[in-house]
Amino acid sequence: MELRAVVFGGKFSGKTSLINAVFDQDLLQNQKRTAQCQKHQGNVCGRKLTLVETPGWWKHFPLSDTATFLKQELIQGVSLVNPGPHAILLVIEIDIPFTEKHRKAAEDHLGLLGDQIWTYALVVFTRSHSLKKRTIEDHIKKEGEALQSLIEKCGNRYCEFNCRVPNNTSQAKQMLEMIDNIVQSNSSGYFQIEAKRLEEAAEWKNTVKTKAKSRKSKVQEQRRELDKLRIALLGWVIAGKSSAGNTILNQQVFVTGQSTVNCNTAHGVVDGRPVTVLDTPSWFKYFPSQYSPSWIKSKILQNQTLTSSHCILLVISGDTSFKEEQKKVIEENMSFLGEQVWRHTIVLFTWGDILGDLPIEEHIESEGEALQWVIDKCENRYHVFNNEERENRLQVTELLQKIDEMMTRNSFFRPSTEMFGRIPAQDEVNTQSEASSVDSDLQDIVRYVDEEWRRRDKKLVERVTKVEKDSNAGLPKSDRSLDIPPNFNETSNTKPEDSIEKQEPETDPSETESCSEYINLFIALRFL
Ligand SMILES: Nc1nc2c(ncn2[C@@H]2O[C@H](COP(=O)(O)OP(=O)(O)O)[C@@H](O)[C@H]2O)c(=O)[nH]1
Ligand SMILES: [Mg+2]
Repeated sequence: MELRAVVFGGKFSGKTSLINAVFDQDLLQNQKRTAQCQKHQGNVCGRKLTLVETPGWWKHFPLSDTATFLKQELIQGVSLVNPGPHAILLVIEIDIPFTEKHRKAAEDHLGLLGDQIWTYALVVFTRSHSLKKRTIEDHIKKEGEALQSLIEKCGNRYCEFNCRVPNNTSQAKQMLEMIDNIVQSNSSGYFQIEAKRLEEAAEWKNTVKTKAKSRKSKVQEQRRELDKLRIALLGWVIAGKSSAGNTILNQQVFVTGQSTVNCNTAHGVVDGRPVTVLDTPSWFKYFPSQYSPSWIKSKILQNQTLTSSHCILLVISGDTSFKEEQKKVIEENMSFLGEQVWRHTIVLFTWGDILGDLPIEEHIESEGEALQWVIDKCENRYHVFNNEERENRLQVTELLQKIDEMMTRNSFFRPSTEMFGRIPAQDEVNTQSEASSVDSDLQDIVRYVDEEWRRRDKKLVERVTKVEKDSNAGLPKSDRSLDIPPNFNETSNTKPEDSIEKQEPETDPSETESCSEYINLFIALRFL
């Protein structure tokens, strides 16, 4: 007749060694601890034997300290032998003292399977080599009350096993005989756990497995997100932001030489890494931040990529002057992102080609305190790009290294609550029509420009027109000014001189037109 048994016991009691010795083979070669029940089958002393190994409990600790998954596993272990185990083997090692705590832990853990368990229980003493000249009975007597009462609970059934003896058939035989006795005393029956208990355990396991799977995939998704590098480009108009975005992604994704009126996001793979770049309209080099339309600010601040950016690239053209005025413009505009933004910012100088062999440090030193203030705010993080040489991937690799270095020192950039307090609430933005808010911003700017015009005489305006015409006629590339690149065309293709005439905003300008007009006015002012 086939015999089936489930092996229980505390951790390190010798369950695995017992199973190995009974089947006389190393069934469990890997030295991993048993966290889940395992079924083993073989022929022992001419009998077909099935043994299920269960995870052990901590012998010194109460049931309440045992992890839930382990308790559930103990219950489910019996369901691995069909229709049920003939015996429950409780493994106890001989070479450590058996205390009251051990007894309580053993009884409580086995008690999880119901009171019926005890009529099928057999204590198997392992490491019996440590008995030396003593008998097992001497040992039980010496151990005292705790062990004796447990053995009693198990119907005074016990046997010993010296797992060190190879091919220990006599002890295996003795153990099988004891199991046979249990079968007989239970009228050839086998232990059956209460169906409800088993169902509950199975249902619990399924629920946990489903939840665990979904948590794991969430974690993996979060990891993939972490792998992605998110970069936001800020800086004044025509500093080279869109061009820098194209250089990073090594493709023409952002429109350059035109006003950027929206926040645009593009993705790519750089040095084997997923990278997301956010291009922004940002601000104007010579206008204080109060003249940056609020829709630009809110568009930038409410952009998801910016608020979760790993790095802000503050794009500054490397060949132009940088005065106190620019420092103020940058400081004010950056302040909308909160003071912590500086910890995540790297200055990206563009137009590296114009710098030629001149080290950027010499430009920084020669420009003076205003630029040095920005560099200091970024804790000396700066980099130079030549956007005309997109195929020079080393400049991008080096930038990514600098971003990585910065990230090792920082956690993610998160907008401060203070910052959110300073941008229009979503409701506000929705209720006001965007066109009307743009309109009122524009009117402010136009008023400002008007005042400027009045201060300057007509002659200067003529000079502006002349300079603009000269620029459009095409200067050698190296002579271009970054402030007003000759090929900087607005989306509306409106020439600056036309816009000078158009000082009044149209009655209901679209967002794009308004922005272009705004930029035209700005460009015109720069020629004065
Ligand atoms: N020579 C040169 N031109 C550049 C460089 N970066 C940008 N530009 C030019 O500067 C102009 C404005 O660049 P753009 O990227 O549109 O500026 P944005 O307004 O900050 O996005 C374009 O005509 C670009 O071709 C650079 O590193 N070298
Ligand atoms: Mg742009």
